[in-house]
Amino acid sequence: MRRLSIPSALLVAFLLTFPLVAVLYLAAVLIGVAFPPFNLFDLVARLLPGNLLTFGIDLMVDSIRALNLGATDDTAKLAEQTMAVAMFAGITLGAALIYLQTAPGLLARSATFSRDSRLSGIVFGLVFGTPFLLISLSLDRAATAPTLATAVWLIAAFGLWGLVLGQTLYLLTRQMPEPTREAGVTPLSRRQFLIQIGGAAATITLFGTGLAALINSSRATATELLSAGGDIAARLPNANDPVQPAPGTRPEYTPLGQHYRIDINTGSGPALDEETYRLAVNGLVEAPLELTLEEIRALPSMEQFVTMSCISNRLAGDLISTTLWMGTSMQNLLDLARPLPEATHIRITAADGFDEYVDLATIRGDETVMLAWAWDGQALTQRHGFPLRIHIPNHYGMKQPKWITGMEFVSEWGEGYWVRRGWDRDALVRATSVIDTVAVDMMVIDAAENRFVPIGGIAWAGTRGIAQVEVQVDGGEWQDTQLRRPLSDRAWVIWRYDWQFEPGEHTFAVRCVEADGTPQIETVEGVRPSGATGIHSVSETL
Ligand SMILES: Nc1nc2c(c(=O)[nH]1)N[C@H]1C(S)=C(S)[C@@H](COP(=O)(O)O)O[C@H]1N2
Ligand SMILES: [Mo]
Repeated sequence: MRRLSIPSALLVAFLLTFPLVAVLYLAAVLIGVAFPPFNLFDLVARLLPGNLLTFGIDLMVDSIRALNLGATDDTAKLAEQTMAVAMFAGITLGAALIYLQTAPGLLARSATFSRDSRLSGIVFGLVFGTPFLLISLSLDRAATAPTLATAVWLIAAFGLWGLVLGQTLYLLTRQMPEPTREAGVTPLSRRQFLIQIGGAAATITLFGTGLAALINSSRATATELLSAGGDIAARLPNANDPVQPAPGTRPEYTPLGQHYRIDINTGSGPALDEETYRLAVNGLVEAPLELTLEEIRALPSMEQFVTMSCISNRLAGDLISTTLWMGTSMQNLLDLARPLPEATHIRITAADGFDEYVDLATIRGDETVMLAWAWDGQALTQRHGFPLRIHIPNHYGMKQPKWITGMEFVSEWGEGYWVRRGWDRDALVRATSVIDTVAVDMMVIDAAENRFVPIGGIAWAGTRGIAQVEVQVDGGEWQDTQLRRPLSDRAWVIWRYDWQFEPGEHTFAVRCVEADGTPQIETVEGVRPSGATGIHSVSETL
């Protein structure tokens, strides 16, 4: 028998890799089984040293901002997913290449070559697929199909893929008999055969990804309709405040579909089941508990408008949002849990392997530390942590686990997921102020024909509050701005400054002062390890 040349083997491996990825993806979208490339990437991301990972993420976020590719979170997630697929495809291609190069040697003396070739393909496919199967089974939380379905599906998919590979190898390497011209049947030439494989591979790939994209987009529209958030946005407590946002200021209440999303999951994040969900409360407590969602939602509830920011939010970045949180005070959970006197912290664990610590003293000293089950008036969505997440005021998002499954009472503080990876152990929010808009097209003209340009944006310092926001034009005096009453004492403040118009190039800068008089830190610092600081400024030719 013949061997495949390296270029032909490479071509075949290449052609057969894409349909595998496409079919795996389609099945994940269609029937909710695990998608191994994402699980593989989750694994790599969890194992990678923190600074390398952060470096990668930073690089990605920087490039997104430099190229102006749209919302940082969506683009970063897409970049992660692309890297995940590329990594999986690369490994698959390499393995297929090795198979195509080694199998002919092993099969050379086989009498039943065609059968053995197919068999070798299946065996190879299964051996190759097994590590992915194991990774998916142990790491995946996004699948909605039962674990068994994922297992059966992946075995079938990798086995079938191997079979196709083996059969292709056979058809390409068998010794062609001397021209057999039986009744007009022309044996396919190798080139024709490769073209056929290429066509089939392209068809499956395009069909699979196309259909999956179609399903995904129709589902996305459905979720957006569900979460239009119109209700709450229409009756905000400060609707009648005399200070109205400058046109172009970001929405004071973030539509749910636009709330930033950041987490360690390459795919959609854990899919937890309403009925079987239990919150495990254990460790240093009088008696361990398993709480159902019904029991938790029966606790006294409260609502708060909350601004949350990711510690990775750059100066003036978009990883900060405001929505209405509903849940129960963590103090109610303490009453239920009855911690032992030696308990000092809770280690909160989440379905995706994320974990963080919260101090019992913080909870006892602040009844607004909340275990939340609803955002924007409806149950948390999957991407935002269904069914339960926590909010601890004044801390960046890295301290606020989503998809909470466990609360273990412990006698010592420990490093949470991002702290172990080099981020600030306290992650207290730093005061920030941002210019969202210099609304030159919306000039206001007063009785004396003076023209004013509305300038505005946000300022935020957690519950420490904002006392003052100042704007500086072209390095001149800092001017006081008008502050709109915020949605709550933990939501950002919208500020506005009507600047007397002068044509030309101008630089506008903004800074804020916290309620207790602490000025915003003006020294420029990047996001790592404690959150960005510095003055935001914009230059415009008007
Ligand atoms: N389980 C879990 N919770 C998590 C994270 C995560 O990766 N896993 N990321 C945290 C980070 S870094 C941020 S900024 C917030 C973001 O919440 P959001 O995506 O709902 O806006 O979730 C936090 N909670
Ligand atoms: Mo974050």
